[in-house]
Amino acid sequence: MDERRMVRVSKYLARHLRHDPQRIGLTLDAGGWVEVAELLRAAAEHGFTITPEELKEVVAANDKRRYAIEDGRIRASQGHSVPVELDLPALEPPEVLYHGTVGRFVTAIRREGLRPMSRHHVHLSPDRETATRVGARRGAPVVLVVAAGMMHADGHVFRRSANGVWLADHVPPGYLRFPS
Ligand code: HQG
Repeated sequence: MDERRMVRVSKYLARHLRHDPQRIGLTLDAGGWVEVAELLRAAAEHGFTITPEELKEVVAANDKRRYAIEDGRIRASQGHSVPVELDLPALEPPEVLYHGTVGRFVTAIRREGLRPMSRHHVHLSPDRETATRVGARRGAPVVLVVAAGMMHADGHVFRRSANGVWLADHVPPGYLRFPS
């Protein structure tokens, strides 16, 4: 499969496994899972045919491991806007994590800290490079340093999604370091 097709299939999966399953008549279970066969059938019925081989390839080759397949079912590993309970265990984070954003959000972030916005959690990256890429999706990236160890010591809960993204409910501004 070429890169363009791969991206199209991956975006189609993100749309329907994270945000809008109803658009193609899918219902996710409480954990966000749906039968692979049902997904492929619903997609084909709505004019976007994905072969089982393509699906496997996208799930396996996806550099960000956005999707997980288990027992014939598939779900997005994170990033949902529909309500799902991922049942990720709380975990002790590394001392620092990073968050990539852009300059136009910085004033609000200084005031309110990091909020989940349209997602269920604030997404934090394990390294500066990843955070830089995340920020660059929107413009010139600005990387914030998150005092995750201190937050954890203060009782904030951290989880890590299947693809290594760290999740928190909120990061108060006092735990953020902004570039000068
Ligand atoms: C910003 C991609 C104003 C926040 C990536 C971000 C990631 C605030 C935007 C994953 C704010 C939300 C997540 C506040 C946060 N005021 N703006 N108080 N608090 N923001 O897309 O972190 O492709 O929901 O800085 O690789 O950019 O989906 O979050 O700019 O892992 O797999 O509000 O999405 O992965 O944007 O990205 P998003 P994100 P996928």
